[in-house]
Amino acid sequence: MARKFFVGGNFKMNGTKESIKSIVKGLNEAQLDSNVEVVIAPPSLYLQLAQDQLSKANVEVSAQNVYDKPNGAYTGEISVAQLKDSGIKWTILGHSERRTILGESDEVVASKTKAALDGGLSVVWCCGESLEEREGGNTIAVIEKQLAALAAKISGDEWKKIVVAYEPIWAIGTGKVATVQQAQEVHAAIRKFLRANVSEAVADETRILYGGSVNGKNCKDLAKEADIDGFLVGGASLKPEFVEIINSNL
Ligand code: G2H
Repeated sequence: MARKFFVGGNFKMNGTKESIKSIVKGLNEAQLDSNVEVVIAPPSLYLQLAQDQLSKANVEVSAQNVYDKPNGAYTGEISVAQLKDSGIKWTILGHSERRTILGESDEVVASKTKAALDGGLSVVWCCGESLEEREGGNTIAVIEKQLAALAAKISGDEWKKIVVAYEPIWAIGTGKVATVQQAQEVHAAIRKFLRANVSEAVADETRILYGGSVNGKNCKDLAKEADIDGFLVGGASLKPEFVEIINSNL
């Protein structure tokens, strides 16, 4: 079964009302490959604005994070139900910046993912190794540990609402993109893990995105690899070249 190419724009903690309106306008007016599913993830304060301004059929809005409790005294957090109430259908979870800076463990990320799925959201679930882990030869073991924590909480059909993003930490925002071989090797290992630990169907159908310094120049070569089904884009999603990345298969 062919996997639909998927491109996410993770704006991180960037943007203003004006700049986000301008990015959305650019997407509304662009010629986007209709075979690509696109999500953009602005800061939570601007989710509604982006949602209101978007008029492109194959572009959805995503949160960058969500909490795993339904409501209550959790200052600063946003619930799955609140995202749903605002018409948001996606959230990113487990981004390495949340794992490393905000201290989210594999188990916390898995629990948030389960809560998001239970509440009807789809999830871009991120994993990735540090430079130290890669240089120590532990890349696959780290990714498998992150995946195992998720697989312990998620069952068969729930995987249909998950897109996996492999983002080597050493490539994030550094300009050091993984080589196509490095990315393909990890993507193939993720698919192998899904085949061995979840099911053949989930392994065949799950989109696995690459993230980490993707730009208009390197996207085409990465997109050709058998197990790279799209991108999670940070810095370049704030620029006009995001359209080139969405159209990298044309
Ligand atoms: C990785 C990526 C988006 P950038 O974090 O998630 O960011 O493309 O800026 O490396």
